[in-house]
Amino acid sequence: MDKLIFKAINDEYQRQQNHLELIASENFVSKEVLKAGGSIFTNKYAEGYPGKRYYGGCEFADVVEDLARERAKQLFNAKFANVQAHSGSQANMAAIRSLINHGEKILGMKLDSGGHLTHGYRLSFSGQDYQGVTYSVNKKTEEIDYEEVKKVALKEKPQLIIAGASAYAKIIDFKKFREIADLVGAYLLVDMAHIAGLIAGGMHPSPFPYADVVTSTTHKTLRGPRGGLILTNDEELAKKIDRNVFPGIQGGPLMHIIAAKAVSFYEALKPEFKEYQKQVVLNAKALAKALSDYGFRIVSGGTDNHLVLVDVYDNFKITGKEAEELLGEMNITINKNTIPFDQQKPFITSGMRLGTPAMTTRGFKEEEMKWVAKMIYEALILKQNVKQEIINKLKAYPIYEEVEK
Ligand code: DSN
Repeated sequence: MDKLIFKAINDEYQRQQNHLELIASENFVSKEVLKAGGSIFTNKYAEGYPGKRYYGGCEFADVVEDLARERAKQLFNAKFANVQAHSGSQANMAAIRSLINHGEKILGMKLDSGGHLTHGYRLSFSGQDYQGVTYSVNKKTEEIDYEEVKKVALKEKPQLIIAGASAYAKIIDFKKFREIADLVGAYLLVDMAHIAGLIAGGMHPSPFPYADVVTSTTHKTLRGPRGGLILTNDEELAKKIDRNVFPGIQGGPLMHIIAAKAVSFYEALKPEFKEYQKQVVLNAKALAKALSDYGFRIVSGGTDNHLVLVDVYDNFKITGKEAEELLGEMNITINKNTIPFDQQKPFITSGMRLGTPAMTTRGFKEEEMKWVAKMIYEALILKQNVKQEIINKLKAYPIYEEVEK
């Protein structure tokens, strides 16, 4: 037995059980998702697509991938789905390659406004193979200023506009993005990775029918395994996307992960998933309010979704890096994050990004979120040791009962 690795897995299990998980892009999958993700489909090569594989013995792989595609389409009301992208970045790469030519221009949200590396940032393929230009949020409201997006679009004339974010707490108006894209003759790609679960659960407006292509990860609010997803309603684009994923970017699909995606879509189609997403948003609002009552400045004045971006520097002169480290020592897991127009370097930052998807899965409601805010305040500002209180509290919220470790 590989003692070192299985010890690390067990240590990670203890860490997940004993920490307040507030990273906005993380979640706890069900035992069925975990089981499918660790299943014998990891043994199978299945290059190609259902019915058109380059290997024998793919009949059950076809069952799995067909179910995953059908469920994804049903969940997001789309005509075509590709479930093979290994990650959100690869989903974005395949989508961008299907929409525009090498060297053309992408307009995406600026990183410190909440955007993502794959939306045209110079250190990512999206800013190296394409020209990346950006829009910012409004300095005062810290929300997307659609007039500003329009202005930049008219000046830059991009071939592709990307809507979607990694650290943005407000509703995104996809219809307005469509209007701007139409004005300059650009395609619209919506990267819904952070909010896919909210969309599936009816807590955020859908990017369809406005987007040409929609990409996502499956492991954030959607609560599936780590992986990517691409959707479209356009048959020609769907063909291009499939070709760009395989053989364009990837080889054999991860059939065990596709099985786990299918299970998570099955779960997301159930009525309980809507209740879960509703609670995710209620919890984020409760967390934002409680933190604000303790004197923290909440970026954009609050939240409409699963995340809360906090300016820790404003009132307390603590950097995001310090906050991440101090809270980490107290078993509170968060990530430092730039805030709009941040004066600190990206590795330091003025902000912390908090999210409620994971703790909501563990059963936290508004009352518990108030307690979370209290723990953050006591640990960060009063410098109290709250670690044992957190470990004790979390005993009543097991991540997995009787899980194999
Ligand atoms: N790393 C993801 C997140 O945490 O939001 C984005 O890729």
